[in-house]
Amino acid sequence: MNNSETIFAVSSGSGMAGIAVIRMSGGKAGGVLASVAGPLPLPRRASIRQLRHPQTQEVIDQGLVLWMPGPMTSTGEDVAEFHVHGSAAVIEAMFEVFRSISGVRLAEPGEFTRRAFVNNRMDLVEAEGLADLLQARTEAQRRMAMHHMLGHASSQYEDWRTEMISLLARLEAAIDFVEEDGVAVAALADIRPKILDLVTRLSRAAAEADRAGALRSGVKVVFAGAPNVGKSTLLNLVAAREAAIVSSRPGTTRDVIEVPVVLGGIPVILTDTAGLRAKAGDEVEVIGMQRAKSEAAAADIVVWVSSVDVAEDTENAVVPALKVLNKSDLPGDAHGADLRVSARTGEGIAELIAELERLVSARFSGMEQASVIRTRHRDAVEESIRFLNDSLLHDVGQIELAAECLRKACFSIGRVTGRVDVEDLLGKIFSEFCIGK
Ligand SMILES: Nc1nc2c(ncn2[C@@H]2O[C@H](COP(=O)(O)OP(=O)(O)OP(=O)(O)O)[C@@H](O)[C@H]2O)c(=O)[nH]1
Ligand SMILES: [Mg+2]
Repeated sequence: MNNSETIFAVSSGSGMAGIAVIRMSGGKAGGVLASVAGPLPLPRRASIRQLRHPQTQEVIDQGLVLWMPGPMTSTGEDVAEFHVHGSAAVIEAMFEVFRSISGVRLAEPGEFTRRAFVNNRMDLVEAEGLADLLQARTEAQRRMAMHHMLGHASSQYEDWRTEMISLLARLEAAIDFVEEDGVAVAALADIRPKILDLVTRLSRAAAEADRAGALRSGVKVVFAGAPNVGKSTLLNLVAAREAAIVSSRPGTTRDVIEVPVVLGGIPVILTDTAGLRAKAGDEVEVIGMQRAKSEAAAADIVVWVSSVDVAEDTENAVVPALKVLNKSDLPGDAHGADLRVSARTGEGIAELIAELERLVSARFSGMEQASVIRTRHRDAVEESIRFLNDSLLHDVGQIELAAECLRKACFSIGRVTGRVDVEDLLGKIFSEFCIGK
């Protein structure tokens, strides 16, 4: 990957569309724009131009062009945009012109964003937020992605890092006073509770990572229960489509069936499983039941389905979040269920959906504001917690070692956003306070 080359790509979606936006970034963007669209328009003003082949002067298309000289652009470089008609032929004709210019080439995936990072227009967390936003399917995912893309999550990481650096600055200052009894001891005593408090907050954020991650990829709601109770029928009703096969024969569902839906703005993966019973019909059912149990164990929410006409002869695989008694149209009693429904008559189905929405949002609301949402984030936060804890092991005789641990903790947390220059900030913070005078 060569950053000195000028890159281009279609930035709008793929497929036929009214307009396609071709974006170009790099030192040659202005020259290329002028060669196909005439004199450069005023920066950041849309102008309509005929776009001509630079050699033949044939008009390829007519469209809007934008000229955005760097560095205050999305990539930090000169950027040109060509809003052309969205057909394959127009795009190909434009591409042919661009490709024929030396030092200009098609962008690789993510290369615009990569340049934005290299040129300090965006940090790593913001870039991840942008990637998530491009894939967001639901309202909650959009909000979570915006929290990251707009830099709110980055500020959280920066706040944590700044706290660590100011603690480090205090420790370093105390090092100068190790000879003078009392001053260094007092500084250490002052710092310890602050480190512990920071560790508590970081641990809390790291512990949320699984739930936050579930919001990113979809909350797993597993329907489990004995065979023939109506799990697949209910799942189909909640999903509003015939995703799973239903039959009167116990042991119909054998494999795990996943159906993505949106409940209360939150992405949910409804999961149907094989019915659980003590004595399986055949080997395939045994495997299906094992899968059902591991799905239930990995679920965010388990819905245990029973039915008035089916006796249960196994223990629940896990503690369910919701117990549903199905086939309320048949005679029988409803003990132990949270909800009584009938897939046949529709009784209680609206309530079931409402209850699922409530459970999902109770568990996941607020997660849109979480900052530790990827394994990469959690690993870094946990590493930084380990270094903070290590720093507490050293007493006043080893104050340099404690400082070294704090330095490593800063570095670990800084890797999340990609900002790891401890010395710069240290100098700044150091200059702002004075100790022992
Ligand atoms: N009367 C009545 N029958 C129902 C109801 N819900 C489902 N059934 C019937 O019960 C039978 C079993 O339904 P399924 O949805 O296949 O049951 P399941 O729990 O997925 O069964 P397995 O996949 O074998 O574990 C089918 O014949 C359904 O039509 C209901 O509310 N009332
Ligand atoms: Mg089934």
